[in-house]
Amino acid sequence: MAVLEQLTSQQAIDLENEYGAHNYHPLPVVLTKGEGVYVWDVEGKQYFDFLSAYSAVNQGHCHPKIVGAMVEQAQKLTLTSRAFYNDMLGKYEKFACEFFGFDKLLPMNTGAEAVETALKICRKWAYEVKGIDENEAEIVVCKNNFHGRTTTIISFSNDPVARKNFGPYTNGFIKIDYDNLEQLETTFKNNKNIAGFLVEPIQGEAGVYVPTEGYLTKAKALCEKYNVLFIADEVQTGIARTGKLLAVNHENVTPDVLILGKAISGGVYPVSAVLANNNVMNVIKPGNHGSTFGGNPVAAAVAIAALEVVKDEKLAENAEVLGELFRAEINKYIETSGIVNLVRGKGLLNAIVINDDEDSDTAWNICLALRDNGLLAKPTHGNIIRFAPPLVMNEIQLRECVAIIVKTLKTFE
Ligand code: IF1
Repeated sequence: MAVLEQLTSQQAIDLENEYGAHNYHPLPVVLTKGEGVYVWDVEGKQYFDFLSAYSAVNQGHCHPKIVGAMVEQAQKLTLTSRAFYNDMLGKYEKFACEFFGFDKLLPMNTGAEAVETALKICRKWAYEVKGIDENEAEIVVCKNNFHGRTTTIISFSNDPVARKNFGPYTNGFIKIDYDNLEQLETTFKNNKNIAGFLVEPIQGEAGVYVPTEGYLTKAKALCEKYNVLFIADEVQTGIARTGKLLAVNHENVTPDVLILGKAISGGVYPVSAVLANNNVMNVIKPGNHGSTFGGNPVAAAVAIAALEVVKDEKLAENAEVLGELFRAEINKYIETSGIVNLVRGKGLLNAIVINDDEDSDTAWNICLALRDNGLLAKPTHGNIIRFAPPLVMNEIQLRECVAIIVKTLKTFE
């Protein structure tokens, strides 16, 4: 078979099964084209994308401005490494720092790399600024977190599938309940070695858990009271997904360390970043940290274009309005539904909870039926289905998607 020959769906699936590590269990659909809110499979069927590559394609598939920026830069200079300067990185760093309101940015590539970077910065700040004894720093995290797949990050995961048989694990993390300020304050009060508090403003993978109103504000206040860095992982909730530029903006909270990934590039190229003010970021000195591709010229050009799209096309405002509409319409259906317990979320990061136990395959079967009806979504855990379309969706398209979702759910009543 010629490598670039057009495959059938089954041929593509068989190739991945034969030659690819089995680290995913994808929905059986083979995509070959994406444009805006739509994707097409190799047989030519069109779907609404209601996952957006886990909120990486907020600007819509193959956004022409972002792809154009990538192609233009890729034909000029792709990679210098950080051994030398280039004419794109400083421009991107300035643009992004002003866009999000921080003094400095440390560029990386994947979300997990940015999380690891934030943890290293936090620990170094703890020893060199807060004055915690070396190797004693503790970082508070929340149960049911998802921050990536590296060995250190899964060390503080409580998801057995992500964690089991990958030990020995990294020490220095304390797990508390999400959305529990009492546990947070007790931990800060009883332990002088707390360096940081790493939190998702909405727990995405756990099932789109939106914390109590005021949780982020009070958690930040506790961090200030006990001189602990508030580290916001906005890899999935950031870049306009929840109806504000950042999910922390719903409570006007400014994190000490901001972690971005996914849609900072519009899903066109791996780009992630850690932002902080000088009092924190200046603990990093030459040789402390880096990566071959971190902050490369293509990443810089793509990220500038992707962020300009967010602003120019008012994606946060659109996500806010369409999210309200989505939840209102699904709630109307829930009034008479026997299989959907609730819908929850902010902006266009939403999920429905299916009235079945965690290990049932109902949610999976619903996603297969949604696929047959032209809409792609995937369960997070067991009985929870995440709905996260690109933020460029319009009202007519959203209403069409709600109709597909309700029609499909009714066949399971
Ligand atoms: C997979 C989940 C979502 C993230 C947050 C850091 C990262 C992620 C809040 C790491 C990445 C991705 C990873 C991908 C599926 C997807 C995911 F299901 F795994 F949990 F979105 F919810 N912080 N999430 O959500 O970023 O290194 O992947 O660039 O690993 O299966 P990354």
